[in-house]
Amino acid sequence: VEDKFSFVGLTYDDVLLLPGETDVIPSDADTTTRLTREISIRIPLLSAAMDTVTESRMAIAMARQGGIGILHRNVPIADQAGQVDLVKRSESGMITDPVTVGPDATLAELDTLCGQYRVSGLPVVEPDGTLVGIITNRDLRFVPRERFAGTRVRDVMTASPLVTAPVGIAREDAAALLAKHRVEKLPLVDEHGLLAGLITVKDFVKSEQYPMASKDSAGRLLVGAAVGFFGDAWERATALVEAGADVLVVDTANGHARLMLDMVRRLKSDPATRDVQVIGGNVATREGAAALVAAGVDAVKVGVGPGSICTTRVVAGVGVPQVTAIYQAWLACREAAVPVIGDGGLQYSGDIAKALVAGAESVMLGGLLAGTDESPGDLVFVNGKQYKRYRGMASLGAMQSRGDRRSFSKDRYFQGDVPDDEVITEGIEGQVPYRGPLAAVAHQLVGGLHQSMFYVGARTVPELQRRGKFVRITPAGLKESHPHDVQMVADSPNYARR
Ligand code: RVP
Repeated sequence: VEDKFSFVGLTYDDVLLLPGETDVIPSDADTTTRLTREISIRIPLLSAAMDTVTESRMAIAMARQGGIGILHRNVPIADQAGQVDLVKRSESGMITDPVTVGPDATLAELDTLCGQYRVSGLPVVEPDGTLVGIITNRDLRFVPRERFAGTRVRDVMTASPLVTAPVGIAREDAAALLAKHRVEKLPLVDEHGLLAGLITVKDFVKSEQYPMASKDSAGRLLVGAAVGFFGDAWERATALVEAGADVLVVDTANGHARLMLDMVRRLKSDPATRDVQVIGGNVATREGAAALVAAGVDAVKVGVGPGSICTTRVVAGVGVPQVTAIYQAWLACREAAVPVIGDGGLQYSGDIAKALVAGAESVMLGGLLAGTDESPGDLVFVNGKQYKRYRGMASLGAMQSRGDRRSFSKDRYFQGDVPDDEVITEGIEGQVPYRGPLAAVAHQLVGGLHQSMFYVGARTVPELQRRGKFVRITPAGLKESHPHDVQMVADSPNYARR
């Protein structure tokens, strides 16, 4: 009974990092970190598996910046797997399994495919895989749109001369061929004339444009996807792995639950899924983290109740302030060298370094990214200001099926069997200010982390974790931390009063 009140829990606003002796300048800092046991990323940021934060567009943008997006699971399996596919095809040194079109398809069908995959043209192949041509914007330029439905690909495609290259061509040779023939796409063929891959100019440009991008061994962007542990969760997990997901996040509000641990064990042992990295969560105690490590996870995700849209701590009265929760989880994970991910509750860039010093190796963000161009949903105008909607996955809107949109979100809160009109919500629906492109927001967040590393005197993330020390502050200290006794007269790119 003595330890009924075990200890005081601290969160981001309760602590500051001590400045230390430094010979690091901010631009020297290297933010490379471990996402999981086997995957490293160059910036320690994940976008949250929420239906107002991460779909394929956000996942692509996050991976290009050097982080990773976790696709939410509040959609049918085929939709989520389709999004994994979109990310994996979006940018690569060579596309090994390109989207193609048949010669007898209409231009209208082609147009739909190109829109769906956001590409400007496709190789044309016979049903047996033989490459017969290529069709791009250039070929379509002189066909009026009203004739798209009645015109076949074979009648306008470029067939001869067709510039191709053998599979295995070196990157530089491919670039030279593209330049020499002034073409944008180079289909690769095997010795039988079957299409075996595709190299595009865009991919060359992109890899120069996004030097930090998170990529797999084939040069494709990394992507993660959320799964549950209930109902068709196994079918979802295998479909996502099949589609190419690099990471599965077993996504629940209480990761210290038997069903959840069973799912992790199955994922890590079944031949269909055991090669994929598995993140488990969420937990907020040392024991919870230890249970996940024992079940075999590749990273432990921490956070019960810190989220900006979360009401778990008031509805259920349960949670642990986030800095303490991360530290407790780290105590359980350090021996097994399993990385910790701090999920939720970050308000400013300075909170990233605090999470890392507490023991996390990366952080997951919802609210800080929900206002970017790449999050799902349209801009809304309120009193002349621009906002984007942001809601908890345990909000009424996310947990209830509406019209033909079925909800898949209830089991995250262990209410998979509860009728829609009886769910107990643990989140709210809201809006956040519009923030422009993700690249600009990520730049400020990572830039803030570089400043933290400079102040602490750490060139790398492990060094930051080793050297970083906290001072606990009081409400007066917090007041002093924020701008005070002055009226802000201009917007700041990385600060707004909450
Ligand atoms: P935040 O970044 O503070 O907006 O928090 C995002 C996190 O909140 C998510 O990654 C998830 O763990 C949690 N979440 C999502 N929905 C809800 C809810 O409805 N309670 N909570």
